[in-house]
Amino acid sequence: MSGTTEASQRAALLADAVSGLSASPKTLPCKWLYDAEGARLFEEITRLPEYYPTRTEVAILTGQAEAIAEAIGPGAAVVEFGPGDGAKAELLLAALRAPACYVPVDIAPEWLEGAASRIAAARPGLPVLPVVADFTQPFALPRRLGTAPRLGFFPGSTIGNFEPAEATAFLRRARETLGAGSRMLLGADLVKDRAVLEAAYDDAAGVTAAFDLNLLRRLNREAGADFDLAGFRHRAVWNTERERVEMHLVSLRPQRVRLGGREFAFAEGETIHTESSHKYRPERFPALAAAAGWRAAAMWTDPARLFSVWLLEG
Ligand code: AVI
Repeated sequence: MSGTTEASQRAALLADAVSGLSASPKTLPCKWLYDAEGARLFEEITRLPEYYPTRTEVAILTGQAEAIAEAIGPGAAVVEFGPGDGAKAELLLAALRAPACYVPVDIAPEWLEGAASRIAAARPGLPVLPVVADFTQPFALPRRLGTAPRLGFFPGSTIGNFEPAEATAFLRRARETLGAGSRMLLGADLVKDRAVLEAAYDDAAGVTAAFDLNLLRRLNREAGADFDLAGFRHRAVWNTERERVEMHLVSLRPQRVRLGGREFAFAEGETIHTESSHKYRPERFPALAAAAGWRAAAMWTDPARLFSVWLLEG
């Protein structure tokens, strides 16, 4: 990352931390969980026995590849929002008939490199056209897409990390970006037993706890805070009313933390809400999509109905 980008990132982190810790209840935006160590820990989470979403979605994309490819048809220009390591795009592109190109989109150029080179190696000859953009905002697609039918790809139930209004806004903007007549293939985690959900976000090996607490380490390093990591513990709780798993960092004692020239007081048991992961009901998801101008055309799920993959038409 260039010096200026790094400085502006740090300024944004500090501003978000000051406003989030001044709020009641205290909160921090989940996007800051992903520094290099956070990204590494998230990769580890995806392989945990308790964390079913990744392996279930992969099983749907591979097991039902034929039906998915049939519904999408030939020649699609695949535009992936936040491609990670590109592993799911590799599966999708292998299933699709004669995809036209692959367009990974991410705000951080260094995050695009892995996905772009993975797909270039796996599918020689397929044009790979990375776009550096904040995909929660409108952005321009490469002209080279021409008239190829556009397919947005947003796997992983990352949509669940948006508040409901943000999820609708994201879907609406994605439709504007992709254009009329486009489609979108999207992963959405489903509502299920509380115990399964809470274990998925508070695993026995403590990897999710380390992922959550790493946010405090990041604030100490990048925002000059003085959090004592031993003074907090990770908690995952299913919020029945809002149908979301919440991650919180719980203060184990009364304490004061300095950040940005200010002091923030924590009571014993007070929490910082660090992430929400919304879960969906198959019967309600089409209405959410419709509010953003999409029609739910098909849905694929696994035998235990843990996870869903949706094809939306715009
Ligand atoms: C990236 N996102 C979809 C993950 C989720 O399941 O909400 C982030 C995560 N947080 C804890 N474990 C995984």
